[in-house]
Amino acid sequence: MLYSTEKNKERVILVAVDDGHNEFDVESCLDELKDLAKTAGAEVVGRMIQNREAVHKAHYLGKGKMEELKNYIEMTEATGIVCDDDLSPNQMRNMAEMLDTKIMNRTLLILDIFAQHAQSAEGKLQVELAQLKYNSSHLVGQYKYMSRLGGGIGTRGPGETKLETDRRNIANRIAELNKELKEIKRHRDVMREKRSTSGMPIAALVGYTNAGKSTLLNTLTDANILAEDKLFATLDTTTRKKKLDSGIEYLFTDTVGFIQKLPHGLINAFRATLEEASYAHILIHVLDVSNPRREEQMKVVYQTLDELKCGDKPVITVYNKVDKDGIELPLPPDPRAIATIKISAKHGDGIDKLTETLEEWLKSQKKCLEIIIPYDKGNIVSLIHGNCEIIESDHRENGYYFKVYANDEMSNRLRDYTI
Ligand SMILES: Nc1nc2c(ncn2[C@@H]2O[C@H](COP(=O)(O)OP(=O)(O)OP(=O)(O)O)[C@@H](O)[C@H]2O)c(=O)[nH]1
Ligand SMILES: [Mg+2]
Repeated sequence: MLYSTEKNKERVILVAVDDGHNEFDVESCLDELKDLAKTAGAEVVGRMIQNREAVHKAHYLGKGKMEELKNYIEMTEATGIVCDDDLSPNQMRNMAEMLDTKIMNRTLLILDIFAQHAQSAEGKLQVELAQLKYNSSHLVGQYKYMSRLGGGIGTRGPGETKLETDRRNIANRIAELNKELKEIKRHRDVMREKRSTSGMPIAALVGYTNAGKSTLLNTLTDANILAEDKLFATLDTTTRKKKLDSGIEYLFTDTVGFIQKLPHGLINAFRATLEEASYAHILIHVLDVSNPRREEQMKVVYQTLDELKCGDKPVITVYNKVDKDGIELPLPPDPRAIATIKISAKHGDGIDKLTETLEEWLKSQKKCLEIIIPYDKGNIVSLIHGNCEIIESDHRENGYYFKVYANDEMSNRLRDYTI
């Protein structure tokens, strides 16, 4: 066999149905599916699209097309197929039997990539839980096809572990994971509470996967986190502090990238991680303008933000990767953004403009206050120095006098001292 040198490498055919009502162009969806398959470690050996009024209820493709696919699988020596849609457990089982091969789909690939990229304890637990839940409902009766290659996509858990496949053990493991996640969530809530009482504004970097969010965080704050040309390089959120030119400090949070057709089940499983954006005061939407699918990606980002109930937050859109050649002009407008800025996160162009815009926005949110802080409240004085713009200060008989610009949170905290 030709491929015997690369043991365990899966050879897959990408499959989709075009019913004429798809929100996104089917070919370009398959281009993205190809990237997902490659990132998951499979080799793509073909693609097949069926134009059909609707997907076949029992086996996704029509009968004739299934025959054609079976021949195609034999001809290409494929070890499995990947469908672009979320198949029902029934469709998966029927297709596996009719084609005598392993059936995968977009969700399974995404889960597999998540499993390979998860770093933190919480990330790993979330991924394993999502995988087990997904597999126990969708892969019933498919394990004989899965195990032919000695594992592969759908059988690997986070961090080199092998995913549980015994039904009785799965239920126990799910209960165990839920318990551990609850404990971690408690811990995370405490951390977040601490962050929010610091009074610092939080800006979350959001956007489509591979848009350049982590690169931007690195450029802004020297965070030194992994940024690479891969889908879902980031699975864990990272927060870093940065002092802007005026002395105001901002917290910047990197988040998990979005992708189209992210099933609700997955959004729920990763809600804790994805939701990080909902604790931010402002969102920096990173858009890769060199990507031919940039408008579709922008649409997906806003849909996902709405789904995460972050739709009403102020957004600054950065048009990233403008250093690249051949970018199509004009750039797509973004009516939902309060500002749009062209940047190159990699080379640092436009970053000053971004930080200026963040400062201006913060100023526009602030109120002017006059306050007196008793001399024994040194901690409040340092809070003011760190988080307010000080216009005037003085020593008065009954304490320190300040005239400051303060954001909502600081205004609330200083309410008792205003004069
Ligand atoms: N030419 C160019 N490449 C960039 C720029 N910003 C990011 N990249 C590249 O784009 C790829 C993805 O960057 P990341 O920062 O990892 O993207 P991300 O949005 O964090 O992606 P995920 O975490 O996978 O969702 C990397 O190869 C970066 O080097 C840019 O301004 N110009
Ligand atoms: Mg990243």
